[in-house]
Amino acid sequence: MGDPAHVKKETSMFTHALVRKPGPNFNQGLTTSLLGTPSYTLIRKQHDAYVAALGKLGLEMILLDPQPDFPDAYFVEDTAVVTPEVAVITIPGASSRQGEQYSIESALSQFRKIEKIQAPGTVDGGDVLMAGDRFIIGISERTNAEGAHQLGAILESYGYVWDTISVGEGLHLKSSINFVGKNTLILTPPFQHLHLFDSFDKIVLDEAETYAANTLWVNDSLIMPEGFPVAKEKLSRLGLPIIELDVSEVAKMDGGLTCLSLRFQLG
Ligand code: CIR
Repeated sequence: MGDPAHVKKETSMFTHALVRKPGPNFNQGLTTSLLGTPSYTLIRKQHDAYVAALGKLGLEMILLDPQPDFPDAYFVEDTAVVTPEVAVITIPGASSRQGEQYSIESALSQFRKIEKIQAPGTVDGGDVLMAGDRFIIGISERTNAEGAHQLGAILESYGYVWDTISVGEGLHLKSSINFVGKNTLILTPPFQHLHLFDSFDKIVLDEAETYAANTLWVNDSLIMPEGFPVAKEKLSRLGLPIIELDVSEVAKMDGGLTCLSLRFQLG
């Protein structure tokens, strides 16, 4: 969908990232994980290391405080889709997360024109993948078809090309697929043969390492979760610097590296 004449290219070059600290009640957020009880001390440490890693890559941080009424609110990625032209404010799909988007709208309105998903549409930013020259919007338990089409129409009005895809297994599309530069996707086995991805090179993960699909390409470096040696070896063939971060406590809350920030460029 969309007009290929207006194709734009994804860049990993960002100047800013919006992040929110996890609050003391972060463990009351939604999760399906069986990885155990998460530690607040440890997630704060892991979050600090994440913020420091983005800082080292040259990003200026906009650091928001926890929102006591929204234990999942540090997963800021789900509340907006930011392009160079516009920030599309979502309505998160989980009812317990609806409302997180308002403070993100205030923060982003200083930097971008704002557009909004309207009810009954719902979109989680974790379902929105910019891959090369197009957006791929996952339809999931969080992002409904109405929300996906609203988002697609908004993006198209800014010259973007978009498609939808059924997410199937996993919480979000980006739990299973991410763009890692050099026309390459890192993805889990169920997504490897889809025609939608025919034009991409692919790093297909081993079944035991599917969590590494949530690798973040930023300022031509890759931030990947620690503890996935086969995935690391495969990613290293891209020749980009790799930073490994321990996000064990984030994983216990069904999150990953991309979910923890909204990246964008100014100037
Ligand atoms: C949730 O279930 O909504 C949160 N506990 C995890 C959200 C992770 N976000 C993301 O993958 N984009």
